[in-house]
Amino acid sequence: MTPVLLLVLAAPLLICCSAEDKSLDCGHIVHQDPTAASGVYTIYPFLHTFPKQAYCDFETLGGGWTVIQRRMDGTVNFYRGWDQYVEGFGDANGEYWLGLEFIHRITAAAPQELLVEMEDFDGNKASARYSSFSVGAECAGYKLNVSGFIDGGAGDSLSGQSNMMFSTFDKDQDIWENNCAKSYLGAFWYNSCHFSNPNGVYRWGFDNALFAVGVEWKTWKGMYNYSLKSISLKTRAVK
Ligand SMILES: [Ca+2]
Repeated sequence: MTPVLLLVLAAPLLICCSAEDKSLDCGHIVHQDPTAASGVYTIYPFLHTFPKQAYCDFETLGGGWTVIQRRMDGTVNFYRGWDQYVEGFGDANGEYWLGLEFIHRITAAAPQELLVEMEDFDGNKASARYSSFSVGAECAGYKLNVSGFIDGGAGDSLSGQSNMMFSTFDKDQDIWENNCAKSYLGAFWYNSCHFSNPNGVYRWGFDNALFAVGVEWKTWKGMYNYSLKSISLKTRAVK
């Protein structure tokens, strides 16, 4: 490899911003620039080294939210294996999963709260908020810890899955004798198995052909067979 080619390849590293410009999450971005608008930003949850694209919500409930998961139009396939759920996938402008390692790093850096916002195909909206949210390290199975439910009309479909490890179809860490991820065509903190399935199959509203495989939040729709139009999970440091 020629020195010139090396220089070209290294250019993005050389011109990269200084350490203080490398924001851990969206909260740090808006802290540095209080006038920042909601949108896609580059964050550095992993030791300020690996850049990661994330959608930042600087409007809802005072802003400062880092979106860790978003479904909105069915354009991205969420039925994926362990490695992709660790690293993340999709497009921060649309549907995506930030990645378990990045979510873990953000929640390990400072105490977090979680906001889950959702919408059905009739234009109704609801939310659920949790005053405490963390995801453990990979060696502990990226275990979910969530508590302090605050109802925004959606009911609590997540606390029952607290203390569960994350499961994908190729890494069963649920507490069911079978494989929740395979049976419900998603990937999540399943127990045996779920009240919510945000990473399930996008299937445009009510559909009972297959049980509980959709993008679901049971306590809002009162059933397992209504797949939401949109859902997003957002985290921010507790103030
Ligand atoms: Ca199992």
